[in-house]
Amino acid sequence: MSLDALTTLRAEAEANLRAVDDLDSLTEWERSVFGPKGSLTLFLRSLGAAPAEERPALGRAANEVKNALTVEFETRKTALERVALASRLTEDAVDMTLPGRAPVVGVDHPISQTIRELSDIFSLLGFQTVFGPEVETGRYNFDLLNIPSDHPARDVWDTMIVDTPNSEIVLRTHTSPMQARVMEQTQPPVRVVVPGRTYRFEQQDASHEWAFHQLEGLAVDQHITMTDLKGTLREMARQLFGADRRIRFRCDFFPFVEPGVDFSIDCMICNGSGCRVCKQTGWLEMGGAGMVHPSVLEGVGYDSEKYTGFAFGLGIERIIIQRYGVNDIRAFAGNDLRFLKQFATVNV
Ligand code: FA5
Repeated sequence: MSLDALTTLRAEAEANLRAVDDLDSLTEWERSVFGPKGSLTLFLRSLGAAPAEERPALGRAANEVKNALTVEFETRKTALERVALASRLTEDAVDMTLPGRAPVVGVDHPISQTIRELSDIFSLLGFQTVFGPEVETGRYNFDLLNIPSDHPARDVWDTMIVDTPNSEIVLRTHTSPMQARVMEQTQPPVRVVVPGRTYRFEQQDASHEWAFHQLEGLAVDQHITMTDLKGTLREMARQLFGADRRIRFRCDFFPFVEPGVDFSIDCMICNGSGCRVCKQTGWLEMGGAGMVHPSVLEGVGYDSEKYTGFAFGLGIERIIIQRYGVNDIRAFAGNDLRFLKQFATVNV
């Protein structure tokens, strides 16, 4: 118990304080000096045992040391708290200059894009776009289209039958049932196109799907002829594939048209000279068409002496396949984004 001991105590405490470099070790230092068993506490407590004549001076000196160490402790504490705050602010900082993450914006599926494009083209030609049910009755899918019950198209192998007691509910095998549905509800003049999904009980391969899309066209009025059909399809082909396109009709049979044709456009890749896309034929097949059969007109109550009409049905996937050189129709339903992104009109 001496002034020397007090001087040593202070020197040690100050040396230790200089070594303190974070708030945890500062708390530890505080305990080691001011705590119940701290060096200064023990010194002050031992003052009672000092000789009476030395006691006042020792007491005063010990108090000075206590005040000095307290001030040094507070100063150090303030400095360390400032450092701790600064480093926390740096760690938690949000970098406002980082570019944001662009949200993934979806784009139309190529089939939807093509349907919209066709619908726009036909609307400029005076055709309204309408939609019809994918689950149909045999009456609309077959009967009213002049397809009698012994026709091979009614065979179970082509048609997906919805399980009903009389089996007369089917998934439509084409968009043609909408011909009768539209005519039943309106009087001529009729000009509609009907895009939509169709179903067939069919083995899938590179060009056949069991679910695919068609676009039906129907125009009924007085004096409509094959020339109108040809002009309409040629205009559609030009709008879709380029100003020089030609079209070709070949005889074909569909029970609901007479005469019936299949129609092709000349290949836009090779301009009709033959290439891989058109399989060296110079022509790309688009679908079926013809003049609406009088029995179909009569079936919906139209006077077939007064009115004539044309109808056509395009395969939408096949159009896209030919337009872009897609090598497998199954890619459309696969929904693989690597495939679909190629048709994106904006960057995704
Ligand atoms: C029909 O479906 C007739 N309804 C078209 C029609 C309408 C003729 C109006 C006359 C008047 P077809 O079965 O040929 O016809 O089919 C038309 C088009 O659909 C085909 O040219 C083809 O492009 C497409 N298509 C047919 N079956 C499939 C299939 N399994 N997968 C993909 N596309 C198909």
